[in-house]
Amino acid sequence: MRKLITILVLSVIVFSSCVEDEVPALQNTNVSLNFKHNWDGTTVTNANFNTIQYLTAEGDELSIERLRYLISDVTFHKSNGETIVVEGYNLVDVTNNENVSYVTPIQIPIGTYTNVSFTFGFDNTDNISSAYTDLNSESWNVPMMMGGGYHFMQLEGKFIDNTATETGYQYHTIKAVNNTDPMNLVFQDTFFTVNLGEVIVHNNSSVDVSMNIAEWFKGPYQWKLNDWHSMLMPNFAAQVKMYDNGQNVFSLGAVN
Ligand SMILES: [Cu+2]
Repeated sequence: MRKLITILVLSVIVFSSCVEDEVPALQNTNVSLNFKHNWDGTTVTNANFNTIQYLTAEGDELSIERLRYLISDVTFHKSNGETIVVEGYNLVDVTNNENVSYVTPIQIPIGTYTNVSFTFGFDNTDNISSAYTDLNSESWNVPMMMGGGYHFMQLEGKFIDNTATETGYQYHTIKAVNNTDPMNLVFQDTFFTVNLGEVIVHNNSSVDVSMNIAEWFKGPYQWKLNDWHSMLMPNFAAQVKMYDNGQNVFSLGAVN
């Protein structure tokens, strides 16, 4: 009897180890998102900064002196409707070439995803004033008189204005706020979801995400820097137009 039990136990062990060999466990991997930048197809890095050399749809000539923006909650969508939400954020800093590559802080199962998305900026759950010490030390905050929370993007440089003078512009995006009555701030959401489309995740996949900076000035509102170049944070109408123009700035690049 004891011998029979031993044989049974052994065979169970052998059987289960066979099963393990034939059906490997679901494999997880890191995925890195690599943020790349261009002006209507011409690569832009910080090496191209500080020279007036780009032409907007409106015909304004401009330089870029600073570009940084925040993305959050990268989400992997499966064909069955399930999603894997990667809580967290990444401040892409093109000026200093920092955080241009973002490795997901959790591992993702290898496989095909019908869509990979992320939030441009912070949604209202995450946009909590002074909540993130690393962002505070980057001076990424929005003053309380403009609603608090954080910036979504800072794009700055110089342009040639209609008096042929080099003039600074600060294209800062935040949650739209009307602060005409400081005691009764009126808000409109301006964070948005970027859908990259289908991505096949391999082991240590790298996914390129492209931003065409020219799109911020292109449409549906053809941006006029002479009208709107500074003090744009408390400019409710400008913020809504930035939101509209931002819908087409990102696209999926190479996936490896
Ligand atoms: Cu600002």
